[in-house]
Amino acid sequence: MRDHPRLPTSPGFWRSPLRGPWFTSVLGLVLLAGITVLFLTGLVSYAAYNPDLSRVNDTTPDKGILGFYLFAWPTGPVWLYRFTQGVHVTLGITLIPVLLAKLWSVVPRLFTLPPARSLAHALERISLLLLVGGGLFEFTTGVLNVQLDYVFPGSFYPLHFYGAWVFFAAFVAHAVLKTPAAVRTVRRRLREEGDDLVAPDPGPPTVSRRGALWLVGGGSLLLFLTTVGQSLGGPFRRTALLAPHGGKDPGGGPNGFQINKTAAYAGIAAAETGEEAWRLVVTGRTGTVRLSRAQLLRLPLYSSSLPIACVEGWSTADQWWRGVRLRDLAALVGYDGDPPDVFVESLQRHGAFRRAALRSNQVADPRSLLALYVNGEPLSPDHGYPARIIVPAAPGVLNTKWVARLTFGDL
Ligand SMILES: Nc1nc2c(c(=O)[nH]1)N[C@H]1C(S)=C(S)[C@@H](COP(=O)(O)O)O[C@H]1N2
Ligand SMILES: [Mo]
Repeated sequence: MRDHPRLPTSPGFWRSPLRGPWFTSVLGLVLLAGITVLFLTGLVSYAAYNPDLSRVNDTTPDKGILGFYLFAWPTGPVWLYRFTQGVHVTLGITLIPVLLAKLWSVVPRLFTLPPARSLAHALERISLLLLVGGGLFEFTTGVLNVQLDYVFPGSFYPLHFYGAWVFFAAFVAHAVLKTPAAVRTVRRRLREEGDDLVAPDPGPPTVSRRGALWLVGGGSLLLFLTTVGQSLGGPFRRTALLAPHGGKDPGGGPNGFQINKTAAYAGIAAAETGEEAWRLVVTGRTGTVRLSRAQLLRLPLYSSSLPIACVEGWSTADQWWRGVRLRDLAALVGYDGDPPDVFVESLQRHGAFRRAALRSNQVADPRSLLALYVNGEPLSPDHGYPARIIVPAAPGVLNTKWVARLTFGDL
């Protein structure tokens, strides 16, 4: 038996015969495609919050030029956010094994000595630090927000948003430098001897490189199959074993679909939502109107089939909502033509989601409702009784529950 070096800074320390440019290149090319899609769907998700409309929608201070691309989020197709955010979360979770395998495959390079041979080498290593650190940070904060939204304070958005830009900048630099060689390696199966990733003193193989790739792919497939059901819905929902709002049975009946925060969690007491106590306060150009639920029910009521799609990736099938059009409520307080933006406030006294701003295009859409009914029955307390907002194609967080006040006017 020979002695093997005991310090990870020595190349002989790393003995897995799996490491080499082919293995690293295949994983790298998968991540090149996957992380690009994650970045784009992430930017889109941020735009969907209408962060440039009001500080209420966005706690990211001084996003400055990073918000350059923001646009008015459309109201159709109604499944738009369901799709983009379903892809973002499902793909992110599916890529975890690939990311970990990729990091494992290049880990010897982390320990290379000397730390920098030249200025160029030093810059490259710093960019790798941003790449690895940024990648781990983005995947960790994303998973934490999906799995543990009750422990994650409102600061998730700025953290994940700034982190995404740092990570993606390092990612682009890395991709520009490495992609051509990775493509060549995968296409032509270059000889691997002499590459710094190849163990100079390999241990006996326990699995082939292809076998190892199948393992990584199998792990990804398993994560995919236990996550995607929360977005697909229907019979697949029960397969979403890993998704906090997926497998759990939300109960039957018309109100039997996923609940994010319950009335009890939001601190909504039955006494404040009863017919006697509750009034909707609508303010606009011509003053303020107070409406009881009975008065609202005498206004023209309309129906819309719309899903709820949460930033956490889960979504519901279309539910059949019935209520008063937001644009009709705008007309009540002096906006007969094109309606303006609206600021929505809930009875809820604490928590980041108790208020939201909606853009004029969302108010104007005839499918946007102050809903009083869902699937033919009054809203349940947990789904926002006596009244909630429902807007097509918007992130769930804009669909404020237990609405108390609507203030129309350009924000
Ligand atoms: N007042 C209030 N409204 C709210 C929330 C909240 O915490 N408080 N959560 C929002 C979020 S993040 C989502 S995804 C939807 C979920 O609606 P549901 O619980 O009826 O499915 O409600 C939104 N409306
Ligand atoms: Mo949400």
